[in-house]
Parts: sequence; structure tokens; C-alpha cells
Amino acid sequence: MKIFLDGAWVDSAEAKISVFDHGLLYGDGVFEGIRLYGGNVFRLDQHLERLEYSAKAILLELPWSRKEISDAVCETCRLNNLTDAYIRLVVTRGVGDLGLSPWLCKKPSIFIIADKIALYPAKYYSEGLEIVTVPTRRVNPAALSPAIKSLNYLNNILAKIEARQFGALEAIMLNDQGFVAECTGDNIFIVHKGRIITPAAQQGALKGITRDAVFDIARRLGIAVEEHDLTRYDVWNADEVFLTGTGAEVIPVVKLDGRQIGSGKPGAVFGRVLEAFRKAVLTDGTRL
Ligand code: PXG
Repeated sequence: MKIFLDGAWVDSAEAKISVFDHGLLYGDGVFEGIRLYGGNVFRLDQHLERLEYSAKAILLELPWSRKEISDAVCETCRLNNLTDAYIRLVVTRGVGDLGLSPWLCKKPSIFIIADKIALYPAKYYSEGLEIVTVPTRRVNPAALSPAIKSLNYLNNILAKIEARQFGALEAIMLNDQGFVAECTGDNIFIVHKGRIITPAAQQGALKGITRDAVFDIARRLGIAVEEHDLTRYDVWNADEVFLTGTGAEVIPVVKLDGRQIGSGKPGAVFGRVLEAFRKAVLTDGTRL
């Protein structure tokens, strides 16, 4: 496997980062998780825009143009003979002295891994996921904005561990006011009386690229989409619930904390959105 690392492609055994890299020492860096579908890098430009926003938010200046990064992503896929893949694009603050100060890091590092995808088993798309609400709250945006896709994922990882302890693969994270923020690695949508509703990013959600794609798909299908504060009460009373994410794509939820949602089966609106999504991933983006 060839990895792109700071301007060149190297074998995975040679793809190494210094122990003095602040990405490792402090989680100081940003990343993107991207999918390649049938030779189409899904919404690559949007991923790179979000990467730029994440970097800007932590005052990390990217020394590469969007075109350079985009070309490196595509070339990494081509060199590895991939047509379907999961792409991990990481930018770290780079090597520096011990101590938090990011200005002691001379230059950021970039690496791109394109690999096979670990998907949720197919049965969850036909039968639906059973998820839980975890006690760990989504970090307050005033402390660290969840809109930044940073290398600091401990908040989500703690929630993921709790989900597993309750026997669930995903979990709702509430914000510190008790509103639904998102899941550990997915955005959440409910369907109520034919309308699709998801929490606004301000409630502590990442502005998911899949979330955005669902907005566009729903509008095209003539389904109303709204960003609204949601509580667990709204989820209990939803007709349907589904999650979106680069890894999960669009996946239905049929139980929360042991309570059945709607009919207890993946709903019709979910089905229409998933069908359109599966088509969109093949054309909406950048061809290799
Ligand atoms: N919320 C969080 C906290 C995420 O990390 C999403 C929502 C969905 O965003 P996108 O842009 O993917 O629709 C994410 C994305 C992984 C993995 O390896 C996690 C994500 C993406 C890709 C892979 O677990 N999270």
C-alpha cells in the first residue's frame, strides 16, 4: 500500500510520523474521512473546504492549495488501484518542541491513506440499528467547536466506549443543555409528519458532508428538511430516525434506549433517501 506523506508516496512500512509531532503529542491537527465510490471521490471539494475551515479554526495554515491536496488524494487512490475505498486525509501541526506552543512547530505534515472500508453489516440497513443515549455530553462549542474535525476525538471515543458497554454500535450524544447534538461518528435525523429534521450545527454537531448530501437529496425529492433543536422526546415520537456519516452512509435506527421508534422497521422516507444517496455517490464528486 502506498501512502502519501509530505509530498511523496511511500510504502506503508515507511510511512512514519515523528514522536515530536504535535498531532500525536496534543491531538493538534485536523482530518477528513472521505469515500471513493466506483472511481468517484464523493464530494471531495466539500471535504477539502471543510478541512480548510477546520485548519483555519485552529490557526493552522495549510501550505498546499486545494488543487494540490485534491490531486494527491486522487493519485493515492490511483496508485493503489482502488475504485472503492475509505480515504483518511490528516494534517498535523508538525514536529515541535515539547510544550503546547504550536508556533514552535516549523511546518505541518500531511498524509493520505486510502484503504478498504469497514462497513456496518448489511443487516442493519434492512433491519435498522438499536442505539442508546450515552451519559457523556458533546463538548461545549465554547470550549472546542464540534464543527472542527480535529485530531481530538476523545469526547466521541468515550461516548463510543459507553455505547459498546450498553451493547450498541452507535449512541446519541446530548449537548450540555440536554439537546440532541449528534452521534459519536454520525449525524442524526428524525422524520416527523413527512418532514426531515436534524439539529443545527450550533447544537454541537459536525457539519457532515453526508448530512449536507441528504439535505440536497431531500429537497430534490420534494421532502421538507429543517434544522431544529431536538430533545429525546422528539426522537421517541419520531416516525423514523436515521443516521448519516461517511462510514455509515445513511442507516436507519429502530430503537433508542430499548424503546421502539415508529413502526420498529426502517421507514419509507429513509428508503427513498438511501436509494437516491446510493446513486449520488457515483456521480457527485471528483472522478479519478
Ligand atoms: N459527526 C462526527 C462527530 C463525525 O466524526 C460525522 C458526524 C459525519 O460527517 P460526514 O462528513 O462523514 O458525513 C462524523 C464523521 C471513522 C469515521 O473512521 C468517522 C467519521 C467519518 C469517517 C470515518 O469512524 N465521522
